[in-house]
Amino acid sequence: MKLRRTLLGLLSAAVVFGNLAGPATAAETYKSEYRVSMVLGPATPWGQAGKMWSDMVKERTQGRINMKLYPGVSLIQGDQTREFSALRQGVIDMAVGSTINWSPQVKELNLFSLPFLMPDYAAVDALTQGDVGKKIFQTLEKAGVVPLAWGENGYREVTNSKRAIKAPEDLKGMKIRVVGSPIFSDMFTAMGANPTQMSWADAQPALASGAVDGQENPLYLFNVLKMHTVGQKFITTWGYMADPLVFVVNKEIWNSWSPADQAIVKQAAIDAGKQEIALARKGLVEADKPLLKEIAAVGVTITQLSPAERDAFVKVTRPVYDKWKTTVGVDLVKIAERDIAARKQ
Ligand code: X2X
Repeated sequence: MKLRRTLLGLLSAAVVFGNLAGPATAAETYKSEYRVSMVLGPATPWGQAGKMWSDMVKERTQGRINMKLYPGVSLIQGDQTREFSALRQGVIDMAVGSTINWSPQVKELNLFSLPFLMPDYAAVDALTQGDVGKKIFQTLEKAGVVPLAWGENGYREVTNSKRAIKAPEDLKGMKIRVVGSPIFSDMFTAMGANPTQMSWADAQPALASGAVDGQENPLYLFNVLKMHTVGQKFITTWGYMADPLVFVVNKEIWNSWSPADQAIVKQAAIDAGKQEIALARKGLVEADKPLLKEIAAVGVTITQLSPAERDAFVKVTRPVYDKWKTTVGVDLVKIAERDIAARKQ
């Protein structure tokens, strides 16, 4: 009887103080909600990256870590190039962010934006899954955040309302919306276009009103937003760059979690990243590229460049590559070029 009472007492203590097997300090130090920043929402692979990560973490931590998604970079009023600073400062707890948007603060991230560096998905993987990926993660750690896994936004193809682009001359004078990262302005200027930097929040009305002639983004986004309905009738699949995504946590938040929970959050990011990369490539890696067929079927002209046509774009943007190589770091670019040359196709 006495023993039974003691056991009951222990049990009720466990109920009061939470699961004794779990992190004892959880109740005191964990926030009720963690704010996760992303540019795009649930209709896109990027948005799904956040959702899958959050769902897995919630389930695997039995609700100890509760992530709330903020698409549209709404925690920083849509100003996506401020996301990295906000993460570091703790305005944002966690993020799935694009290397492009963080590159103004972390210059090494411009590596992925070097024009025509990565000719195919195997090249992207050779970088993110190899030495370059490790080095970039070390750089991000030094910059004050905890990077956990890679995802993908994807190859950025140029679209416009004026004409088919087959040669750099076709871009002459065209007003193209570019992201707020200076290397993009340099590239479009080198190709003879008239680039205007704006956030994604501002880009959508600018496209709809015809204030800009074109833009560049992965093709899934063309579909999600039905860009042909706002006059975007021409696409050129030049594959000049692809932006990886990074799953990341603010350092103080990370340090406030038990090692077991840190491991769960990291593994969930890796799992979500893998699934999200497959989503981002869907329709583009199958032999007949169904995504291109789907877009062509709504009356959009899709121009696929011949190797010689592509070379003309490579040539005209080469000075930009050379200029930015120094900013990124000559050694890092060399490793990237080496690993791409050695990639398994
Ligand atoms: O702003 C863009 O073009 C977007 C949504 O692709 C990024 O955030 C890099």
